[in-house]
Amino acid sequence: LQLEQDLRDAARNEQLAVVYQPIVDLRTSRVVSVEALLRWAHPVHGAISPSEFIPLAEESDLINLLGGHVLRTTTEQVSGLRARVGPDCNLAVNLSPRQLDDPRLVPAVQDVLRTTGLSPSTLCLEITENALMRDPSIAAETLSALRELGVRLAIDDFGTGYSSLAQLRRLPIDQLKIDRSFVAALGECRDAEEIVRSIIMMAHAVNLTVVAEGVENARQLDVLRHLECDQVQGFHIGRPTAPENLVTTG
Ligand code: G
Ligand code: G
Ligand code: MN
Ligand code: NA
Repeated sequence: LQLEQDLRDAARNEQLAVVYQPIVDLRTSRVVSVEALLRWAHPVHGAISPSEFIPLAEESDLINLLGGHVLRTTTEQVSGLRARVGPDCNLAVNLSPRQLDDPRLVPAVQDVLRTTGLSPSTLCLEITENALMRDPSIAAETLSALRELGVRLAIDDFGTGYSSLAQLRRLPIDQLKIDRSFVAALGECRDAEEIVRSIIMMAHAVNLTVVAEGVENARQLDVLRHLECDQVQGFHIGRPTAPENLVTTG
């Protein structure tokens, strides 16, 4: 496949870039973290979204190449990010389901922590709910090993899968990220507010931090504040931005 070959060459040819989206703490209004999001500028087809090329990469071992590239790039950029955003800013990196199954993941994370000297607790790895449910016992083992390295773990797109908080509770996770489909309906649909309220209450009951994704307007932000959500992310807060253009909002 041509596109797959192109993707193999992309990292080498500097067509892959990482942009960063701020995550703001609702109590302090400060940027507490940035989420790394991969971008591919294809020489012929232009910008290709990760929702297209990540699934392609997952069909082969290519995903581990990309995953490694993202981990190295972001952990190397983190001191520059902190100079702009603030010295305590954490870094969030997405892991794909297939990376989670790969025995080379834990050593790769350990390696970037060692070579960059990054404090492990400042790195948060995001895993989708569905990735965990593919093979729950492998996932649990990998998460435990990552946790032992001292990194933090977040469940991404929470609410779109079929896991329950009862299942998640047994995993060593720190954070839930509420899927943006729930946030989109806030302020328009009473049910959405009740769903988000109960996710936040249950998460807090088991000591998880809650991040709302996809916050696009002030009304959603107000509702989330009222529901005592911990952190927010979305176009209303800040767009994914090249590292050299990030600014402090705190
Ligand atoms: O940024 P954007 O909305 O285009 O991202 C689309 C999807 O691609 C999201 O689900 C996001 O989590 C995923 N994604 C973005 N960057 C990465 C990455 O570095 N690794 C993985 N596995 N997924 C990513
Ligand atoms: O699956 P994950 O949560 O990692 O996906 C993050 C994706 O969501 C990114 O591709 C980013 O571009 C996108 N995103 C971030 N904020 C918003 C928002 O406010 N609205 C919408 N529609 N997408 C968003
Ligand atoms: Mn994410
Ligand atoms: Na998400």
